[in-house]
Amino acid sequence: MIQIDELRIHLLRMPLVRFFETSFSRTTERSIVLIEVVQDGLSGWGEVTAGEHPFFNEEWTHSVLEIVRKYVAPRLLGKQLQSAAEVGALSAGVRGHNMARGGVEAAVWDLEARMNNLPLWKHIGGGAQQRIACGVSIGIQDTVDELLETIDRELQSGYQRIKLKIKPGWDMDVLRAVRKRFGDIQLTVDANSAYTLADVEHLKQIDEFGLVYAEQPLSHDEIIDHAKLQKVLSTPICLDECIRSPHHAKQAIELDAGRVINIKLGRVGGFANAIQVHDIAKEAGIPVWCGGMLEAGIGRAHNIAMASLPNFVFPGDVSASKRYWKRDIVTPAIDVDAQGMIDLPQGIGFGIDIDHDWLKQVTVQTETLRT
Ligand code: OSB
Ligand code: MG
Repeated sequence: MIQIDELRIHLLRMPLVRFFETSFSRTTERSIVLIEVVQDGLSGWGEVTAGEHPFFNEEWTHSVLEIVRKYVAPRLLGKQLQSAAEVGALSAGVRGHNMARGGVEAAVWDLEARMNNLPLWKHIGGGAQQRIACGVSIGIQDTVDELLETIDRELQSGYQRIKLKIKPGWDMDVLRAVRKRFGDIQLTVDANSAYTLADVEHLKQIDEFGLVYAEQPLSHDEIIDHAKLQKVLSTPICLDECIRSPHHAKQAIELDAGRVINIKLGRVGGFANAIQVHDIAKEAGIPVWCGGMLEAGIGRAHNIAMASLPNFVFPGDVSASKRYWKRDIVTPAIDVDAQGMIDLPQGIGFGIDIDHDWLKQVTVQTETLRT
């Protein structure tokens, strides 16, 4: 039985080791919201994956704080629930804001796993894969030479797949240079909605590069245009921003708007929905993989648990802590072996310890909400 007595909202500020640039913005420092739910003195933790600005989707750090404190926490605190799977429905009346709602939902799953003395991956029905295949997402660089150097370093670390962020002006020529230097590596691109159907002729050139998939070329909310584009591309389209719910996954698959799905825990509103998207895709023969949102250790550990479900067939954006942080808030920091794999952690809940000393140092604000 779940009945949360207390919900703490922790706001963290953590500079990235190196800037990360997408078609929509450059991030140098993260403002991260952590959710801690407490029942009978036991804590469960979740990480909200919203960015610092409403550019990836409508959410950002401060909308998260407001949505959690005003709408999500009051609907959860004190309610008696049979399982964490019921948490999402409590705030179903809130339109959108899946990341804020999903961070809270994931924290309750983590707590429930701890109550049952289970690793989170086992608690969500995962573990079909005991080792998680990892790729890296490489942001837009100032020069092609810097990009080539970065790719070289990541390949030498063992990462199995390279995903390049692209946008108009940083796309086909860059891909040509990468193929020329690195040959037949597992390569993908992610445009974060930087193109429209007016760019179809340009986008068709992408087929010459033998990519595993091209992620979210068109608008964040445009399933139909992606279906039109998929008709004229041989490269599989992978949907990220467009898939915010199990229903969207069904629609996109039915329309052949994408042949791969990137599942992000926060974007779909938490574990219950992520598992449903996974199952719908599996049933339809659509491979999925685990996306990333520049998470700190808790979000990273939750992603690892999710990626142990059987249909996570492509390497995820679940890379080592040290690519992002000089010191992560979990200990040991998450690391990837020379084969580009992460072993599932065996501890209960999300499976690794929080580095409470460091967490304290990077926390700029904590707010406690009670029944
Ligand atoms: O679209 O996958 C994306 C980072 C921020 C916002 C959107 C995306 C990304 C990534 C980063 O690609 C993946 C990572 O966490 O390394
Ligand atoms: Mg993406």
